[in-house]
Amino acid sequence: MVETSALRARFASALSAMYGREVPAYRTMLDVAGEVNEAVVAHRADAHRLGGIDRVTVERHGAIRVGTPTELCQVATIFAGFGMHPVGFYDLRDESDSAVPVVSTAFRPVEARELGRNPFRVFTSMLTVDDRRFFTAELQQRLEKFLGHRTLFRLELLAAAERAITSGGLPEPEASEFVELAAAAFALSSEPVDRQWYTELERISAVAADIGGVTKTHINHLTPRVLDIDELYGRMKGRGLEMIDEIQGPPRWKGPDVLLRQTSFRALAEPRRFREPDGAVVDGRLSVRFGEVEARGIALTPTGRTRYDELMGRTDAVTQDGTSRQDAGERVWERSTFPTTEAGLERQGLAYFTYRVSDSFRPDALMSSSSLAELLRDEIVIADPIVYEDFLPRSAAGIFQSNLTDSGLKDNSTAGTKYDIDWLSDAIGQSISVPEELYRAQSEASLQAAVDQLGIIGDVPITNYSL
Ligand code: OOG
Ligand code: NI
Repeated sequence: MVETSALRARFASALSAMYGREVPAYRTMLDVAGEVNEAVVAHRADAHRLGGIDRVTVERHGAIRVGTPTELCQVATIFAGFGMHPVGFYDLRDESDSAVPVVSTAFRPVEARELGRNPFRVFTSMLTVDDRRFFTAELQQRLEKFLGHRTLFRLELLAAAERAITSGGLPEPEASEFVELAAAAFALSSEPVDRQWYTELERISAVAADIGGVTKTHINHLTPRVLDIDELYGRMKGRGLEMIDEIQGPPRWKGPDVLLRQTSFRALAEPRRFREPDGAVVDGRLSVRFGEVEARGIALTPTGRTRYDELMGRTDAVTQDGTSRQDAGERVWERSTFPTTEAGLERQGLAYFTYRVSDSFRPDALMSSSSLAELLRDEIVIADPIVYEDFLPRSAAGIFQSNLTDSGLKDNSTAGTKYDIDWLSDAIGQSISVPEELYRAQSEASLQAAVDQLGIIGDVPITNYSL
């Protein structure tokens, strides 16, 4: 039996091999990420603090885009076969000035143990065809008809996924077939693109055309994780790749890495076939797929996130005079009261940690009850940061937007359709987890285990533990 986690690792690796064949610049990115990670591990004592090098080396996230709730539901089944479940709701329609008519979630492992085995995640967006800011009722109808006629996922693939879900894995040769079919479902199709239809949608939104203008879906990018994204950014430019202007997310600064920092290289022109209005099939090019890289930091609590959002707002204000995001961000962060140490984040309840009893602790005396702060101070309990495993709506919209050559059309005089996490959960047929609830549960469970191990009777008066 090939277990779910092994299926997931194989799936990530199959997609990586496929994407490397399709987009050679991705291979350059992997090479550079590998060099940077190696250098960081060799020179920085705390390199493993947010994940061991074995995990980081294979760590990827992918992005895909689908057109309908039915397609989303099918993709959820496929990912569930790999132990990937929906986490987080992202509404990108209002995060960007460009036309990005999608709502999204991310499919990923939810348990710490599973994340440790292979953390593969896929940011998955669904076209909002009924949003009048982008699509007229007439165009919505044609879009729905087009999408209703296409088949993204073969029945064998969906059936294999169902079996993998039921059995917690698959025996060979089904396991290999499942991985192969799943990866193939996200390959760039050689099916000709209807030029007129694609162009009509492209005028409204390049994202809409990429989703609703073609008969298949494809992986849009596959993102490796790097331990020093500033170093990678410089090296990629050195290799002649056209990077977007900035690194999204928090700046490089003297304090701990938090949340997520991402950057990308620009979409590359790829050969695609087109069917012209007269029926002729010709070779052409489309630039929709790009490369992205990311560095992950500590997960923030809602209070920490509010502080983060404030700092981002202040950074925006500073960039008004033309100061670069990095310079503005660094200045704002370093002058702020945002804690510059993990311990500070922990004490103020701004980030999530797991707790464990120190290896050197010897239970020779009866533990008297004390606060978590005292247990940490006396190094009886150790706090380890929880890595942020999710995405940032603003960065996601920025990644979409930075790779559009045209901002498209968005009619802000009409109201958008309402979508929320409950709507998307219903569409998927599984409840979507809230990232902060997962981190909080993990943190609390570890604290409880530490308290049990210490044999403390009664509650630890946890004075500072605000989640
Ligand atoms: C998804 C963009 C979002 C990220 O890393 O924030 C994303 C897309 O382009 O389909 O992948
Ligand atoms: Ni991405």
